[in-house]
Amino acid sequence: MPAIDNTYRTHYTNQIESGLLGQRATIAGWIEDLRDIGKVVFLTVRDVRGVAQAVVSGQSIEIIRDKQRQSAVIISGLVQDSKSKDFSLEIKADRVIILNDATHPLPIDPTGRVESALDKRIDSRALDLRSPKTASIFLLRSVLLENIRTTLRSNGFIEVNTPKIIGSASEGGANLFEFEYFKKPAYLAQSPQVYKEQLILALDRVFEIASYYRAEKSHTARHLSEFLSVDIEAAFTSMNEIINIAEQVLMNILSLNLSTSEGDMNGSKTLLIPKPRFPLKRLSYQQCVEDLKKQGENIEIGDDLSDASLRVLGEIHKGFFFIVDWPTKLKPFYIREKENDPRFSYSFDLQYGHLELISGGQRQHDPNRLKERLIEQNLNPDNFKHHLRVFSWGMPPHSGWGLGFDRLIMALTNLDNIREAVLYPRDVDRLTP
Ligand code: AMO
Repeated sequence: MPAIDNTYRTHYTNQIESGLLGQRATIAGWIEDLRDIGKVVFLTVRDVRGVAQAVVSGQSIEIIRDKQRQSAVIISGLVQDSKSKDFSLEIKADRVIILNDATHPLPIDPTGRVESALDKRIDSRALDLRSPKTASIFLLRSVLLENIRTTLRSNGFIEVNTPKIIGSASEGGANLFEFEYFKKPAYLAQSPQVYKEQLILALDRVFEIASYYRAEKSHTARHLSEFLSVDIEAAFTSMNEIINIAEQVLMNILSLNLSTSEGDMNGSKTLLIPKPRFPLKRLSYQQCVEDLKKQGENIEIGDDLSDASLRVLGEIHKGFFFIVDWPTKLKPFYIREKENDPRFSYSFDLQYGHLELISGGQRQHDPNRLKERLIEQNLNPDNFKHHLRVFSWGMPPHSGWGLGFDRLIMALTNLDNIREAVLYPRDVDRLTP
């Protein structure tokens, strides 16, 4: 292999622009296509930002001629006008270095010309990401996470990191992963719920962006065993105030001009859906039940909204909408019931059609009532003793929510399966790669 100087690349492929005409450029990436017409080889090279053409002639032809597509290359030369219909400029290569061959047959075709099933793509995710369409989902994730952090920071929230190895169930429920921790039983956190509530006692407003774990046995297109959640909790706030913050997070995301940011990577068009009208609809749970009854659904006040019911509601109320004031018994122990009608609670979900994106509400801050609620939900208050004691140190009223980030990406990019939106998804059947 020829010696490589310090510079692997001087430009990304999308930087090969008319200003560089007649100048030298070095690009680095993977061979996408190779057309050998005898004395000249036309080569397209893809990197994370796009694709560029190179023309190889003379001695370098022998280096490139029999190389396989997707091999890693460095191409240097002068930038010149191109006669090709796809490129206005090209690099007249005088230096070609093959850094590493791609061994064929490859498990999938990252150009997408030969389509592969999602499972096969995930099996070869690192290669799948060479497809601009796939890569753009993950660039979008990065851009949105940064934007969410900015929105929350500008609203006075402090980013925190709470443990993912915990000694007792944080929310109750059965879908916990248990494992042995120095001869004691331990669990993977299903949410930061108890920690975020405790932290507002001093930090006032906190948020956390982290992965959580649920032993989801169902095979749905929207559940994973490991998912990324954006959680917030704020002291001295009511449910409506934190709903407003959720709207602000969404509004800022939907206002992003991705076509001028890296979000428009590789020429793929803006992935976001049309901007909804704000404020979003806030439908009461009871109104939803009425709507469903009118559609002939067999449902009564107090029943949970099944996936089928949510699909019907999603047809009536397209796009984003909130469902507020759920029956107390359908919500976790930490949700506060209404003073004037304790059958209902200060709770809400944000829906995108049938897909639940956010769940949250105002919390029960009275320690005695909180203990009663644990018992009502068949949870053992002893398992929550470290949590309950915090409530006797001057716990203020507080509210918060958890946003399923992978589901948000699904909604914004019109994906049918959450696994498309996650690099290395974990579910009942998948623990690798
Ligand atoms: P909840 O359990 O509703 O609420 O979770 C919050 C949001 O996280 C997403 N989500 C999931 N995404 C993918 N796979 C899963 N298995 C999965 N489970 C949940 C959903 C959901 O709306 N502690 C509360 C939040 C709060 O009240 O602050 C909680 O965890 O988008």
